[in-house]
Amino acid sequence: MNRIFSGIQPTGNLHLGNYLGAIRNWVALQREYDCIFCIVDLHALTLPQDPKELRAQTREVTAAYIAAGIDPEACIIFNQSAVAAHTELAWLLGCLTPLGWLNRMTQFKEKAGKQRDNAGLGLYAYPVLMAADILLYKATHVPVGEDQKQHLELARDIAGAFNRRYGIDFFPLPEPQIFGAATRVMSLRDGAKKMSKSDTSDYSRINMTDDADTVALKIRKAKTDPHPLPESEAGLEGRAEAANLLGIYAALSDASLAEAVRRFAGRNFSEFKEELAALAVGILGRIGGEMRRLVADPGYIDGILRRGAERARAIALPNLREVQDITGLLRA
Ligand code: AQP
Repeated sequence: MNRIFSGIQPTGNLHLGNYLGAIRNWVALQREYDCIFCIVDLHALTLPQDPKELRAQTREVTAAYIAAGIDPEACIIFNQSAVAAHTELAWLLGCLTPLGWLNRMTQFKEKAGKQRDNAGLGLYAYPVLMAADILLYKATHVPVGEDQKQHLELARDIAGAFNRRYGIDFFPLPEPQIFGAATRVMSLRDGAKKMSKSDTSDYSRINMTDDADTVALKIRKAKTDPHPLPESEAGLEGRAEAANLLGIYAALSDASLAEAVRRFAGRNFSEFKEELAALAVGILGRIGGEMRRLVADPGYIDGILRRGAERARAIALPNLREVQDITGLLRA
């Protein structure tokens, strides 16, 4: 069976972008693939984190996976730091990753900003650890949002570099799976910026734990333009905010963007926003309630993570041993 690996950083409020760009798609894929869903806490450390918050967020992301419909029996759910093989493989892969490849990564440029010399080595090497996460399990498919496409391409390049260096067809080249009508959910306040955990502007982001009133208010306050909704997809050209809201509607209702456009063609934003708010509140309200219930039982969450880490290690360790043998590391 083909294998999926994907993950989310426990770095703050999970939002609609994480849900529509990642988690919701995973739920649909879990019956067709052997699935491993990780809470990538080592990636979170590439930027400063409060230790107490990091632990709490790790449990919250786990709760989000389960509340959204990931079955912890059918899938492996664990936190990255519980399987040390991720960092061991990252070192081995880092030794064959040219700096030129890492220098092209736009996310590093965005996150490091102008203070590039002060950015940590971890932030720079992040894509190598991400490649190790995926390759450690010989994952064949990686469902992610658009924003992670470049890192996925790098993971493929690194897998190819390993296979070529040792003249062996060891790592499969993982395929990115980017699908749905909302592969890149944009900020509700600025259609040119992606919805992000680290955005501090008010009303830019719908959190998965927002209550019904907050979700509805954020949608009502979402930036729009003065025109009615377009008659066709072509009419979305140059209307980033309208395209974003219709994309969200389409993804939440499992429809295509074209269907959403047809449904609201010529209508005004206030009517459309009321329907969008009702849809979002229905889905996120249920998930948020379930997340709160699960987070209140940390013993249950920790049990899921412990069991997940054992199952993950059972796949990871034999693969790491093979890599060590191929690489020439002596295991006396
Ligand atoms: N706006 C988005 N639209 C669609 N998908 C998104 N993802 C993130 N933002 C959007 C997807 O969520 C998964 C987890 O991403 P991550 O935890 O690695 O966080 P990130 O990509 O760095 O983005 P965040 O969540 O907004 O955090 P910051 O503020 O750090 O940038 C991935 O599959 C990602 O594609």
